[in-house]
Parts: sequence; structure tokens; C-alpha cells
Amino acid sequence: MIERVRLIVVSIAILTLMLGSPASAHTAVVADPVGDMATAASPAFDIVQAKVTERKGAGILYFQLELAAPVTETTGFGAWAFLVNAPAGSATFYGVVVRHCDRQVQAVCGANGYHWESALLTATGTTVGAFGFSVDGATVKAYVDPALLGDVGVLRWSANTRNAPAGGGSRALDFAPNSGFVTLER
Ligand SMILES: [Ca+2]
Repeated sequence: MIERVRLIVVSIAILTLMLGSPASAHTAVVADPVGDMATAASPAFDIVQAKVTERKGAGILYFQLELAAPVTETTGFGAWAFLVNAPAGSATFYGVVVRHCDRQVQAVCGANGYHWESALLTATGTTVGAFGFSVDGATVKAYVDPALLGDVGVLRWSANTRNAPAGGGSRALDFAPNSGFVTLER
């Protein structure tokens, strides 16, 4: 009985720590089927899960995609992107993009020759290298200062992938969610 009481006390203490932590996270996540791309392409473009998390203590929004296969640097053009509507329901949209590009195929790309870069797309243009990112196996992450997205209280997002630049009639390969947006309350 005493052991059980101890266990309960410890559990309450842990729960209190979790709830009271200044680094509490607000997360919005969506799962997506494997094999549902609009056209045949590398499974590295097939979204399995998309997630946006805010770590309040760190002051960073984490945009994360889990894919059906590892992303390799040997592929040609690739963009793993989030379309962000901030504030939610407004006319303001941003593109949070991690991409493998070459100026030969995408004019606003940061350099000649294939390389990885981040790009923030706004109504007024593209800023290359506006935020940090990582590409690790089948996981693509972007680390974005909320101020870059207007520092709003409620935003909406959807994720998509491409193996050809937007424009020129190419469509995204996969979306998560498949329609509409996911809402993140900060
Ligand atoms: Ca998918």
C-alpha cells in the first residue's frame, strides 16, 4: 500500500512538472497515407506525417515532415514545404520551404549547382536562408522564428512536396492534410 501511495505521489509530481514547464509545447499533427501521391515519384516525397510544434521556452516553431523513404542528396529538385496562413483565416500566406535546388531549374534559388537551402516565401518575395533546417533520413525539419510569420496567436498550415518548382504548371506531389488546413493555437 505504501509503495502504491509513493507511486501515485511520484506520478503527480511528474505530471505537475510536465504541466508547469515553461517549455510547454503546442502541437498540431496530421497523419497521411503512404502511396497517395498525385503522380509517381520517389517515396521521399510521400508524406507520412506532418507536424508543427511550438516550444514556448525556445521561441521556435518546429515544422516537421516524416516521409515514406529517406531523402537523399542525389535526387534532383525537391521541395518539402508548408503553406502557412497567419493569422488563420486572413489573406496572408507564407511558404516555409526546405529544398534541394539549382538556379538552373529555380530562378530564385540561392546558388548555382544543387544544394540544400531554406526559403521563406511571402507576398513580397523570397528570402533564402531565413531559418534553420535539417534533413536527416526520412525527416525534414524547419526551425522558424514565429516573428517571421507575424507572431500571431492562431495560424493554419498544410504541408506539400514537389519534385519540380512551383509555376510552369507543375502540381505538388503529396499534401497533408489532403484538403484544408490544420490549426495551431499558440
Ligand atoms: Ca502520403
